[in-house]
Amino acid sequence: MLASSLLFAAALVNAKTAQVLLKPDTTSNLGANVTGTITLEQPDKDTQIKITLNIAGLAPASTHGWHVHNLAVPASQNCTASGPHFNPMNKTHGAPEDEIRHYGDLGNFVTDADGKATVTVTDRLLSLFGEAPVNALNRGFVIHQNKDDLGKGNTTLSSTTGNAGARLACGNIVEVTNSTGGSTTTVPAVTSTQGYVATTQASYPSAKPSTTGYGSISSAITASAALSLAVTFAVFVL
Ligand SMILES: [Cu+2]
Ligand SMILES: [Zn+2]
Repeated sequence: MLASSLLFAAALVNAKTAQVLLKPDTTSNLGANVTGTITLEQPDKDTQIKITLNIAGLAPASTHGWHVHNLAVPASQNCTASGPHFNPMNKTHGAPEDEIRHYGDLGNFVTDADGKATVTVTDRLLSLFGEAPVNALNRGFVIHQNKDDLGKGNTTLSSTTGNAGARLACGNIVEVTNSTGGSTTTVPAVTSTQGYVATTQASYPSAKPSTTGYGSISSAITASAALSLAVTFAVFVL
């Protein structure tokens, strides 16, 4: 019982949570009514990240591309300054489920009749763990005006941006932690960019990290699921 409790506590301390406060782009003003948050949660480096979007102020029943972009959004809230899609492996643009895609490619979401959306996805490439350039923390999250063609359109922009159009709103992926170093279960609102200084692509290490770690993710998840089951079972029995 003690051992399983300790295991459970260790898992909580390692978990990371980040939040994005979405604000309208100040240069286009096309998304002036957009409000929203994105919460990113990851228990450990071997478990897929969970991303929850809550957004309002968009057109009713409309489809929007959403991506993690390479750079942080500056305090001026110029979403264009967040640069191209987060793409540490130098691939072409794609759908979230594609083998070849940017790390930041999350495809599309659709709003309801009130112009709101609540979406939860998991992703196999985005991570709150690891060294730059693969870590998604402190990069910009962008909501686009149009549908992302997932790299399958007939325009020149298709292979780089999905031709998703203007940037309506954006915000930075900011880690949220509590005083003991673990993530809080109730995530407080992110009120600003919290002092993050935008870095440029050139400041990242030039060496590209290996992708081999991702090949074993399904077995890692199976192992962690088995561990959770074992812990649950142990608690139940004891
Ligand atoms: Cu984008
Ligand atoms: Zn992309």
